[in-house]
Amino acid sequence: MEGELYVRLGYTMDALYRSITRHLAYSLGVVPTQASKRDIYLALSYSVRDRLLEKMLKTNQRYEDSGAKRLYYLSMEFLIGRSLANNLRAMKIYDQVAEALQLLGTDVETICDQERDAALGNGGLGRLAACFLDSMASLDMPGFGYGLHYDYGLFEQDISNGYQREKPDSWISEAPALQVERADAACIVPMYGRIEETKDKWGRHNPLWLGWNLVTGVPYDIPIAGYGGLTVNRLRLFAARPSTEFDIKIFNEGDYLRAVEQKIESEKISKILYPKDSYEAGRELRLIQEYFLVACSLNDIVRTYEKDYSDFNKFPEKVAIQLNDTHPALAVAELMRILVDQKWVPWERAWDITNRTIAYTNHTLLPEALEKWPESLLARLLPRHLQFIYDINQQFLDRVVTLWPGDVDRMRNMSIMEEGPPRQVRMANLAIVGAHSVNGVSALHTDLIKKSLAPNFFEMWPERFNNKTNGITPRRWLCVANPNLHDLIEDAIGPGFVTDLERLRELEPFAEDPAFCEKFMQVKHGNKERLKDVIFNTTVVEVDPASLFDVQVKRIHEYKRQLMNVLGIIWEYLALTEDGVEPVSPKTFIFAGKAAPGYWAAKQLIKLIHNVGNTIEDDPRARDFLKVAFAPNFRVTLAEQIIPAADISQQISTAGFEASGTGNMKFALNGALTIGTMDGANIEISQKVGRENIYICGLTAYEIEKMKRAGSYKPKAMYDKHPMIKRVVDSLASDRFCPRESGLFAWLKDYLLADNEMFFHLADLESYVKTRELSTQEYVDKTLWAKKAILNVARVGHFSSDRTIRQYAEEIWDLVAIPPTEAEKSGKLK
Ligand code: GLG
Repeated sequence: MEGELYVRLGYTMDALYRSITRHLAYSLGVVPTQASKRDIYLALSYSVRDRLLEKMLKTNQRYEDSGAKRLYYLSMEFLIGRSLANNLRAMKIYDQVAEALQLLGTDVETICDQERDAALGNGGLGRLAACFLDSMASLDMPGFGYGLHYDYGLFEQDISNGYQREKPDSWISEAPALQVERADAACIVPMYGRIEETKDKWGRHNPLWLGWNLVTGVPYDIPIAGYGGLTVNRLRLFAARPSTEFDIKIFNEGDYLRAVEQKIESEKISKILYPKDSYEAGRELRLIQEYFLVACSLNDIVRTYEKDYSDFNKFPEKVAIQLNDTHPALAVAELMRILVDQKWVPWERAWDITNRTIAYTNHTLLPEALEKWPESLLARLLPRHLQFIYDINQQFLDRVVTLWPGDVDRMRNMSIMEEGPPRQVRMANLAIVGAHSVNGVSALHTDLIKKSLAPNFFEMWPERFNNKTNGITPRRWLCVANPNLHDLIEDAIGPGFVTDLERLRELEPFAEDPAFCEKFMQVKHGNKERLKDVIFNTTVVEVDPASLFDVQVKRIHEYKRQLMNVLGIIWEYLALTEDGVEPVSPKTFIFAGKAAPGYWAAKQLIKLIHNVGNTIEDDPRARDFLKVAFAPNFRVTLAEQIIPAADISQQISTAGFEASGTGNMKFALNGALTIGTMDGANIEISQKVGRENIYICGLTAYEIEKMKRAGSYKPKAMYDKHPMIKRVVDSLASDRFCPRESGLFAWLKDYLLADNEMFFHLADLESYVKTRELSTQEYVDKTLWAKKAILNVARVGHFSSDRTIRQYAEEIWDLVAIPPTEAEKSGKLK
């Protein structure tokens, strides 16, 4: 963008300065000289929001003019983190804002640091949705997010004496700087009530849904800026409010207290994000949330469509709906209900439209995460939807019977209804039957969907199943998180790679260039210095940036095997202190991650990590060589500080359990080397970066599957045979790591030695420790290490979410880009 254009867009330093001071005065009522950092942060956010909204309106106009198909991404989670710095980079006004803020006596980092994370998600699934929004906007695609406007995002994690404590995260107080309320687009959502079987005037069966409660869905729009700032899409989040009509009725009956209760009941729906990752609790309120999201979104989608079309024949050509996991699977029943009950579309035709519109992404194979809802609950909450589910199931099972007559097992297995007691509705089956596309999120994961999760469905509809390997947005995970690395790369290969990440390949020759390697390692060192301060300020642990930073940050979950990492640390500790093994390099083990509040084992692991760290710190023989730090309250912002500083990235889930992982991609893009199992996207990462530039260990998914089937995993035998495994496991049973809380970790010995230990910790331990040793040896060879790290960066371009979104657009959605017009590009459009 040249100077003249900046003037027209109001993107010059002067214009931005004026805008900030105007917002200080008129939005916040403060004079610039007395403004606090927070005031300035808010005023800057409003100034940015003004400009984004203008572009958002223009973008929308452009989409309307083109009549193009739109994609709606339905997700219970959007883990967007902070927005301000990302928006400044996207709009390319970071430097101008930095100057303007200097005039106000402050600096841009300090001000961006005032923002609180929008933690409207648990982990990978929610963050993927956020990366997808960024990519769709950056690719000029009409793709929109639909989610819930939670008052409370994911809890904040405090650590007290090594134990996790949860505190509410009141995101709502921060939201106004980002969003606009769209009361004009509010909708009404019915729930509960009963069915009355009537006949229409032609004497046909005509069930009526009556006596419902009403809740209002109020949308809030968050602008999502594409890179370059000309295409701005929106994320629409719905908040639940009491329906005024309903309140007035009760008020008129004179029951004031009941009216107030009703109001509180309604608002509960969007109060809080459920804090479980890859696992559902089966609570009624959660189902209500899922339905509320689906009902509000479809109402909006249908209304938008009806502005241009008077019948629904073109619906699948103009609308694509992607279900982010099964959480919004009720969309299948809701779209049928709208078409059949409200728009009088015949059932068969409605089914065809629904099926061609909806697509479903599966994110996990964990059995406990496959949602099922009791039939009785659905009968009470959504009686009409349940009828549609029965009809869909009946029609579907009729086809199964025709194809496989007499195969009762197959029918039982494929049915949307699971026989009880209690009878339940299987949401994954509903999604698979209702969608024209079912995709996994890595090659291995998709393979496992076909072979073990849904083999019967795959046999019936092989063309329906496809893979879309996950990706991450380089705008946030490189430009914002690691600006110095971005600049170094740009100096080497020129601009343009941020929207064309495969171009990072051009870095390959620089892996042999000593001067470049030197600069690359300097950037890494700078990031480690920065992280050292963050860790010291939150934990009082002092880490040494010259040591190897070995990092595992993600949700705490048994399958992710933070425990195996700890076993590895204890192994090294024992070797160092008791066997006199010379340390190859000082190492710092950095952990971060939240445990679901009700997940006891995960919370114990957090405690174990702290205690092992303390024991080592108290041991003069070890403390100069090994250090363990647990950074509290992991969130997007902390990830942005940790990932660029990592030397080693630990991705050691039990093979077959991590659908894809996306942290693995973020680390590689920032020049960390992976120690990983052959799980999820690790496999594809290893193919891209080259087997010699990644440390692979452990059993494969198929080996584990085979051992499980044969019942041949005998951890006790491994313990008996291998002295070091025995010493490590026994140290947990002793009070070595819990001198003041005797017996605290004794359960872990029984856990690890049980034949039914699901996650194969001991099976992989030796291979894992050997691989760690190798990586440490290579780390001290600085030339070798720099080369491998640079090759990781150079070869990881495939894992841009731009590539993923292009694949979804071409292969599932049939969605095309609608790029800015010449007038928009020149800023001359009014
Ligand atoms: C899931 C999986 C991750 C995956 C993510 C995004 O567990 O492996 O990378 O979705 O597809 N619940 C999750 O975070």
